[in-house]
Amino acid sequence: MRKAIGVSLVCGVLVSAALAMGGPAPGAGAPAAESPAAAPVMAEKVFLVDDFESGSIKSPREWWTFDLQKAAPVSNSELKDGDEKVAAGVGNYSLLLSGPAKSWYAGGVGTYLAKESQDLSKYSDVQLDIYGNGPGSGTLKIEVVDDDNSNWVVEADQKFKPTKDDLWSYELKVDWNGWKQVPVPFSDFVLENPSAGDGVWNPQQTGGSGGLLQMQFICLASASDGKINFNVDNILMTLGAK
Ligand SMILES: [Ca+2]
Ligand SMILES: [Ca+2]
Ligand SMILES: [Ca+2]
Repeated sequence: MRKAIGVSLVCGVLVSAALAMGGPAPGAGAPAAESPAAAPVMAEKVFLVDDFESGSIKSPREWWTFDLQKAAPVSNSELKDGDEKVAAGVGNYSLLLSGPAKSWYAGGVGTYLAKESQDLSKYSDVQLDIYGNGPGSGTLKIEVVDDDNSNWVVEADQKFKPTKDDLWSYELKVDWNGWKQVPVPFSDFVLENPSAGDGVWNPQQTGGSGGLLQMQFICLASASDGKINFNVDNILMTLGAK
């Protein structure tokens, strides 16, 4: 990801804005959550996007689906290959993503993440448990959007590309057999739509921005008329390997 230009300047402006609005001065009576010593109220180490244990992609988290032949929670009981530690943590259900592709593209799923007072900006990585079916399983393209025009909405053109907010993506080729845990730092994501947003990864809920608004998975086949077939589980945001 391109290094943010003028981040400190932006922060300075925001601090001034907070002070002008009568917000707490940084350091003076700062919330305990900002102190590493304040264990009981320390920020969550992980944010669970979904583990699919409800057996539904409508509740508790709602996912939208597009074009993909199959995008549904399925039983993990037959999914025994791969990393045993990962396999031991996937529970009863995972999300099966499968279907034929046209010109590499097979479809995908997405979910809206932003909630008031839910700060996702502290997380540095997305982490997923993925069950692959060997070479040719397909490519999982992870997309996230940060809100640059402070309206909590991802406005998009006819090709679903965000027009006011930054769209960041990372392509993960699934070519292994069985379960594997994959951490992906946000710093490895690339900007897909230069000049739509501000071109800076700013998932913070500051200045009216919704921050990190949504996540999508686009499934791409390894041949233009190929198929994709893998399972996704335990989608987390984590503090990374710091
Ligand atoms: Ca699960
Ligand atoms: Ca927006
Ligand atoms: Ca941005």
